[in-house]
Amino acid sequence: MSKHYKDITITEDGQLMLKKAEKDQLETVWDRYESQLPQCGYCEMGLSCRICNMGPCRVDPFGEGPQKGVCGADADIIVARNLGRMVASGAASHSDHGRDLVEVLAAVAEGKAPGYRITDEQKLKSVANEYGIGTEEKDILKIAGDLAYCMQGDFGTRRKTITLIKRAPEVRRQLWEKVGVTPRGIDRETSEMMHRTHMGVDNGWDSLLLQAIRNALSDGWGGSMIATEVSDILYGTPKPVQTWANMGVLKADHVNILVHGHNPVVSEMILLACQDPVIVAFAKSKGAEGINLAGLCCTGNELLMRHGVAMAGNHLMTELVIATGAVEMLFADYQCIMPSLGNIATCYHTKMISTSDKAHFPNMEHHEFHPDNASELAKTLVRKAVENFENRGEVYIPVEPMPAVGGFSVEAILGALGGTPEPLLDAIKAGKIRGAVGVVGCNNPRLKHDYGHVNLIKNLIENDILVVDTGCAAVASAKAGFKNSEALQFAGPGLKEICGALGVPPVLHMGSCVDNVRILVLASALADALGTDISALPLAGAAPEWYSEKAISIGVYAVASGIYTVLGPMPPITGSMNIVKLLTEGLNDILGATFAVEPDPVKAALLIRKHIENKRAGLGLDSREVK
Ligand code: SF4
Ligand code: MSK
Repeated sequence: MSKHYKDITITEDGQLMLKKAEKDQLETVWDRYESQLPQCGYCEMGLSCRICNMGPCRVDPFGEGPQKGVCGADADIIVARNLGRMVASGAASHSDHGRDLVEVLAAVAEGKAPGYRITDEQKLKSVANEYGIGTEEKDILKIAGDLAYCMQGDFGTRRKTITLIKRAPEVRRQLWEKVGVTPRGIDRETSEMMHRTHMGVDNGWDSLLLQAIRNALSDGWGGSMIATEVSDILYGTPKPVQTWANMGVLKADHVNILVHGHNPVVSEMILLACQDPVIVAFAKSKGAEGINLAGLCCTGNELLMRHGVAMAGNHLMTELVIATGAVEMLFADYQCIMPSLGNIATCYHTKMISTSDKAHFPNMEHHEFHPDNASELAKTLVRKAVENFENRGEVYIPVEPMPAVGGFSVEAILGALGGTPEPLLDAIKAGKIRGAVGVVGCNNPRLKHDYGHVNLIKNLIENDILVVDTGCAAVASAKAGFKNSEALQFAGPGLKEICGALGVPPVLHMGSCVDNVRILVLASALADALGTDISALPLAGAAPEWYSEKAISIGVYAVASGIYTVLGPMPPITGSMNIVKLLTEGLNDILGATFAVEPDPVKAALLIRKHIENKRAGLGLDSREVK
């Protein structure tokens, strides 16, 4: 690795662990990134196509080489097809995650999921009512079964529209209808996206992009929203909870177990097993003080939000955390789990367990979790983790953990405000809070780790902008100390006053990647309270370090829902200026919001602040000049 650690990550634990990894001769994501340079310029611009076997093809961006693929597709068509397929993959990932939860809900209703239960009965009933299911004097498990059945209907083609888009403001739904992007069925939109991008189907770059929008909306207001709601029903709707973040959450004198991935179906059962008094006693009999469960990425966020389980790191920290030598076992479910992790673990005593029938990894032991066996399997494997404690070698835990508060579901935020969004709106109207921004998404080795998240968030809160965050961005800001009682020192005077009065930090952790839908629901509540559309509000979104196809789907549904969204890394679209113009300008006329791309977080903050002040002026509120 030719770069200095400080050029790779701003985090202290990351820098210290990079040094340790080098000493241990580990190959990390940054080594592999460097070995890929220079990356393919055609692919970076979205100009390569391998959709069919007449290809692969590429279009020369300088006009000297070929301008069309073998089939005749030009740059616009190729870029649009590639982008559409990214959205389809992202939407499929979130939505399949949602489907897995619905299957657990159905199994609970049938009494076939020992260990799982309905935790939030009130939410079960209110969501069931949204689906038109009567709940008066009805058995809870019957309601759960009926809801699971109705939600399964949202995935298919039986309906004209998916159910939960009813949560969007009326005016937004009318706009979707007019533009022709109302999502009909969750799987249907992904399937149609894949169909349209087959060779010789949809060759209108603009109509392809409209389908990409409809597909992303089927994720945001469909698959992801179902994932979040069913998770709340099964495991509890988050409330503010104390937690800690960074690699210092590992404990040298405990059995350390990590969960990594996205779906709480497995990690909730691991948590219960780690709390089992018999297994804890077993750990003590092996010389440990107890069992310490910590999270990585979004399955970690799910546990953090509901139970305060500590967070060891975000996406790019997942290899390095194993190099602490302190991890007895790591459970992987799916999404964002680098295939390199099993190889890294071979250098230490860490046992690596893959848990999903649809996610296999090299050098991991595969133990499939299903609703009927999850509880017992979790206990069996956690006992094995305990047995592995005695195989530990040298342990290096580089830092002390950073305290943080998580658990800000919409219900918790409205609860803190006294049950309605009015106090937040009053603070916005009074200009004490200028607006709110959702900072979301991943890490990406193309950019300095956590630099974009931390500097963007810092800049926003010091300018009186409330930040809500999710995913790996939320982990970055927790590690940076933006989510504890000391964090108000970073906030501007107005934000400090309001958050201080409410007893909340200036950056509110709203959960995992699928939980971005909580931001949609909150934005809808604010818009409804003001009698306007989401696009009129002083809101924005940002994904400063995104890497995944899921992030593309999230960005597209955010913009399609009326939220101006600033991306850090450029998506692979620059091969088509038509598409760049549509996404960064044209969409404003169609959907009232656009994308912008700005990798520098200070400049991104300026773009966002200008946007927020413009929206304030549009609402007749005081507006500041932003320079
Ligand atoms: Fe080439 Fe067209 Fe086939 Fe793509 S779809 S690989 S551009 S022939
Ligand atoms: S885990 S999608 S790296 S946020 Fe949700 Fe993090 Fe991005 Fe995966």
